[in-house]
Amino acid sequence: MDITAIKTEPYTDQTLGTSGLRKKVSVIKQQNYVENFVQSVFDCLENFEGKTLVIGGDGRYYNDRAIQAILKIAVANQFGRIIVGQNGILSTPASSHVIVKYGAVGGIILSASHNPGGPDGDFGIKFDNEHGAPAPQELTAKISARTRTIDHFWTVDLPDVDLSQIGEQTFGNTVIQVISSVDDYVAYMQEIFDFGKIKKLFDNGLTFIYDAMNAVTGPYAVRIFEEILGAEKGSVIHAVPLPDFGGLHPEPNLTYAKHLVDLMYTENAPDFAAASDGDGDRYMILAPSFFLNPSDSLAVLTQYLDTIPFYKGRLTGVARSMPTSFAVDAVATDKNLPFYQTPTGWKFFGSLLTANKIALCGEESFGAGSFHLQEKDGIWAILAWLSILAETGKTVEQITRELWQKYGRVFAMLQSYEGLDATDANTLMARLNTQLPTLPGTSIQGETITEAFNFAYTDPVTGEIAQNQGICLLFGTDTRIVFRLSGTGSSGATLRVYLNKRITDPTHFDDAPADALATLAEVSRIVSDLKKLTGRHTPTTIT
Ligand code: G16
Repeated sequence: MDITAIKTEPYTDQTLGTSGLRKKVSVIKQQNYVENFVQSVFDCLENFEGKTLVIGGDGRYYNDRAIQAILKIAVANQFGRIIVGQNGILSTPASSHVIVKYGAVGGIILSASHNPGGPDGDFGIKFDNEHGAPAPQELTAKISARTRTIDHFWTVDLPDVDLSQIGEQTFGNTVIQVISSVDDYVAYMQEIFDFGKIKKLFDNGLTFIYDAMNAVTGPYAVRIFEEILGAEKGSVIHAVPLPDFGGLHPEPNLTYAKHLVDLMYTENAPDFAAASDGDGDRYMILAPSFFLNPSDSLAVLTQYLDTIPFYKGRLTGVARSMPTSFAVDAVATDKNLPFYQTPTGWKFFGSLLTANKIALCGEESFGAGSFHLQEKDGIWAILAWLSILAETGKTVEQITRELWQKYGRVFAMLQSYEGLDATDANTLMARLNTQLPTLPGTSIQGETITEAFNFAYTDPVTGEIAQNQGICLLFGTDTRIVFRLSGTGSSGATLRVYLNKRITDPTHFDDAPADALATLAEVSRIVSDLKKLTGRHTPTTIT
């Protein structure tokens, strides 16, 4: 088998964002685009020859083509073993688990997560390190730099590898091992959670629906919820992963999972509803006429996780991303848990998890996870909630209301302005940044800014510094607006505006979030001069 070096020209747009490389399929399909990127990743790794690499993806359009290209490069780069999910399928949390379980040096995950798929949709490539954690900032910077100088990649003349059958095939010095996409992950969930206890919920009549959104989690969810836990057959909907997600936008939130939300506000609502995103790392939970805000969910998980035997005595600390509401902070203080606030991006939790400084972490963008693996994990979060219901005998709504009763309800909303002109969005952020010193003391619509700053973070383990991570305007201790630009889009710019307000008066706990946060939303538009700078007044998505 001949290994050849192919000459190539660098692309200038392969800088990694919040979570790897995300591009339109049409961009990814350009000649040598995938090859350049993947060789750049390998060029930044050390001592991997003869070692193991994991490859998987969420099954979206172009997964099959990209995998074959990557296999050739990986064989040419002399990996000893390449573990691939059957038919190229592995959810992001499953990949993370498989990397650690099989002692791999890392893994390549083909997914643009919650972004739409299909020929006109998005594609993405992420790299996870040997801990199964998203490549840390130092490595992503190195890879981004390498993509701008790369002049050749290595490849072999290999026929397409059959990924449909579980088993091993040898090519030169490399074994390509196709594994079940679901078995290892499901077995791991059974180690963590008491499935017998959760099953009793279903045996006792808990009604349940899980929307896999035609994305990667369908086979995992059918196995876990229907086949093992005994949820009624058909409880998992949109269960078959499709290359274009059947036209669904695989982002479980109030906008893109509206069909599920609508169902939960009818008389036929089941007791518990959940959904996951394209690659299975996000989750949304709903109860009848009740939406569980992800920031509240992190607070509850922090409060109750150690009722699950696997976590007893193991809650070392908790972290949330900065834009995640401060609902969890009071729980951490009460439980005497060390608490960390990181920039947006799961990669910032990795060092804290590895150093055992935290046991769990979460984000407003529907992500939660624990030390069990170093990606966020949608099905884990759902199983954790079901375990908590089983341990406490309470409902999702009861538990969340008790949280509000104790600490006040933190209304939290993300307003996203998608598809902005990138120059307009950058101008808006730059203007806010320049105004920071003069904003404290300013009153808008009766709300007075007490502090204004651009969030910066020093990793307490590695000492790495991340600057310019979002503009925070505080209005006293219980009200806040955060502005940042999304790092996961594939074109134009998305402005994210996060609104938080703690209300302690129980008579207002049932206010609609849109009402509770209406003034703050207006303040966000005025202070940023949104209409004038972007031509927009209304967000495209609200979650
Ligand atoms: C990724 C990151 C998350 C982040 C989210 C949104 O999630 O892992 O940390 O909160 O994107 O990021 P942004 O606001 O920059 O678009 P996922 O599920 O897309 O991998």
